[in-house]
Amino acid sequence: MTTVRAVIYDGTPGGIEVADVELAAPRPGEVEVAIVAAGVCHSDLHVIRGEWVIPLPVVLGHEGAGTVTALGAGVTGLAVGDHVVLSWVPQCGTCRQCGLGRPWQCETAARVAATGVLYDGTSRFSRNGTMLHHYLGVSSFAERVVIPASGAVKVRSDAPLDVIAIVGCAVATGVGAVRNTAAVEAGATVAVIGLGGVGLSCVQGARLAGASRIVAVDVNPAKLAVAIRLGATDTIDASLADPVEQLRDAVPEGLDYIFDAIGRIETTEQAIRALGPGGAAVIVGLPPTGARASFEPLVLAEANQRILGSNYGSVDPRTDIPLLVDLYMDGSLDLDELVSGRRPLAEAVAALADLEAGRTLRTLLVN
Ligand code: PAD
Ligand code: ZN
Repeated sequence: MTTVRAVIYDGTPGGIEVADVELAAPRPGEVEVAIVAAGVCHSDLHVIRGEWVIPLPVVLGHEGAGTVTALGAGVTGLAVGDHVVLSWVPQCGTCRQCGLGRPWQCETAARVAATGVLYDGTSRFSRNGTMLHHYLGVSSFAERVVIPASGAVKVRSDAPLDVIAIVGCAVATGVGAVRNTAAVEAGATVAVIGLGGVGLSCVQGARLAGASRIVAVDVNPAKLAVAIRLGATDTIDASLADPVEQLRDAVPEGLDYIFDAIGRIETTEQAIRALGPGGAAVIVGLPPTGARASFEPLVLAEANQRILGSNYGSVDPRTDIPLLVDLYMDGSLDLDELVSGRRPLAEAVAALADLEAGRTLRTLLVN
């Protein structure tokens, strides 16, 4: 048992605390990782706003990178000192979805995530004898974590951990939604609604895919400017006029793919309504539990359009995360532009408030 600093949320409004907690040693099939940097994602905001039901109290954070500090029994393929990016779908490799080649949909990982524990049904975090839950099997807002070995994805050691931490959620989700879920073809017309860490990764995925048009939509002009630097061909300020009209005006031939990277009901509906013939709306951003969106089935059928859901960019973390790190290191993917700042773990509350207020892109909490 070691004592580590961690960010705990107890389910009450504003109930976030940075405190010392106890971390137990890794059990069979688990590894301990010293977190170097953890990214603050809008999914952490959904949790502290009470928009999703998760087991509480919980150690927050689901995006991060660090070095392996201890191995549980039976772990192969990892060694102490390895650099790892954390995956929030620590795939089991044996369930039906893993067998079908869909590790991002791993049934075992989904089950343990829903109960806030590790694979053996228990947690490694506690505080004064009370169990604390893991968030998505990661809980990266801590100095050290214990996670399933498959959630620690080994990456090259020359890549800066305080940049590539964001590959574990924002970049895998956004680039993966374009390249894997939608499989955008070269020459396709693309729009991305919402330009946070996830949406700007969609923009970059579209650029890598060779999209002919990449229309970036946000209500914040600063985010539109970043999108242009990352490859957007056009920008739309959704606060000025109806974004659906603006999208249709911008691409009169029709949009082939529109990514909703926000998850507000109105933006999901905008993504569906603004599609061109044969187009696909891809739902990447996540709304509160139980929220409903509507669309007109007759239009969808007559125009042969599709609505796709995208979980974790349909990535296989074990192969896609190292590949995305390589793309950063060879200059094909810009991650530095997505990291708007770094703060010590103790400033987690301020970092979450900055994201909520739209002042930041990805803030990295560093140890
Ligand atoms: P973020 O808060 O960094 O970015 C959201 C962006 O949306 C900001 O730039 C806002 O200015 C912009 N915005 C807000 N309202 C509007 C509007 N009405 N029209 C246009 N733009 C607007 O968020 P993020 O990038 O960290 O996360 C985005 C979503 O993706 C969020 O819902 C998160 O929970 C979800 C997510 N999904 C997955 C997945 O697997 N599907 C993974 C990770 C995150
Ligand atoms: Zn996330």
